[in-house]
Amino acid sequence: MRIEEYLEWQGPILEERLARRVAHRGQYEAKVWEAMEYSLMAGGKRLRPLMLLLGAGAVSGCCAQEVFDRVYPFAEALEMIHTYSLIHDDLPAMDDDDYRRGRLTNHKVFGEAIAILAGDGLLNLAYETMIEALAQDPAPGKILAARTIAHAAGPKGMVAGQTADMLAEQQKATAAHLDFIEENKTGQLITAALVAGAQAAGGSEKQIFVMKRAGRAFGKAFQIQDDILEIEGDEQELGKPVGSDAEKDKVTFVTIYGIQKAKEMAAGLSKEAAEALRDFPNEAGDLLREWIQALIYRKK
Ligand code: GRG
Repeated sequence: MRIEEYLEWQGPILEERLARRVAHRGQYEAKVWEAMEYSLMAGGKRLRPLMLLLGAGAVSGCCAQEVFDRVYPFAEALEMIHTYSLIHDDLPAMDDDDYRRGRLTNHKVFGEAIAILAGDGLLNLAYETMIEALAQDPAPGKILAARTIAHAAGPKGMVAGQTADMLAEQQKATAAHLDFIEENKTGQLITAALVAGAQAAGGSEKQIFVMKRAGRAFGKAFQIQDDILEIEGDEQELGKPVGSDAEKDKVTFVTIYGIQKAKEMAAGLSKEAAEALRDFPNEAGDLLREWIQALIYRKK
C-alpha cells in the first residue's frame, strides 16, 4: 500500500469518528458545540492521529483495521488537542490570526469568549475520550499512551513551548531558545503521536525508544518546513496568509540559519527519522517512512 491509499482509507473513517464526537448540541450550550465542530471539522492534514495509528501498526507488525480500532480514541483525542491549540494560538491575545485551515479563525466567527470555550471544550473532551477508552480497557500500554499525550500537551510540553514563544517575541530569541520553543510547541505532540500509538498497541520499551527518536527528528523537520512555508508557501494551498512571522518580527529557523541551510536541516532530519523507522520492517513502518519523507516536500 502507498501512503495515498492509506490516507484515502483511514482519512474518512477518522473524519466520521471525529464528527460523532462533536455532534452534541443542547438548549443553552449549542453555540460552543457549533464552534468546536467548526474548527475540528475544518480539514487539516490529520497528521498526528493518522501517524498515531501507524505507530500502533508498526509495533503490531501489520496495518489492520482491528489494530487501529483499538487505539482510535487516542488518535481522536490527539486531534482534538491539536485543534484546541490552534484555536487558542489564533486568538488576539496570542498570534492574532484571521485565517486557519482555509477558513476564518474561530474567534472571527464566534467571538473571543466562545472561541476560548471551544478550545477548552475540545481539550476536555479529549481527556474524556481517553479516560472512557481506559475505563473500557485499562491495558497498561493504554495508560502510558494517555500519560504521554497529557505530558506532551501540558506545561512540560506544548504549553511550555507556547509560553517560551509568546515571551520570545519581545526578547529576540537565541538559537537555543528557538530549539526549546520548537521542540515543545510543535515537536512534543508529533512525537507523542508515534510514541502513544506504539504504547497503546503494547509496544516494547525498545520500540518506544525508537519511536521517540524518530518523532523528535521528524517533529523538528516538520517545524523547519513550516517556517520555510511561512515564507515560500502559497496562501491558497496553506489556507492562511504567509509572511505573518516576518511581520511580527518572529525568530524562526529561517531567520537564524537562512533558507538554504534550513532546507538542508529539514531534509537531514527527516532522513534521520526515516532511518530510525527501519527498525519496523513492515507495512506500517514503510508507510511512516514514506509519509515522513514526502512531508518535507509538502506545500501545506
Ligand atoms: C495555545 C497551548 C497553545 C499552543 C499552541 C500549535 C501551536 C501551539 C501553535 C501553532 C503555531 C504554529 C503555526 C506552529 C507550527 C507548526 C504547526 C503546529 C502547524 C500546524 O499544524 P499542521 O500543519 O496543521 O499539522 P493542520 O491544520 O494540517 O492540522
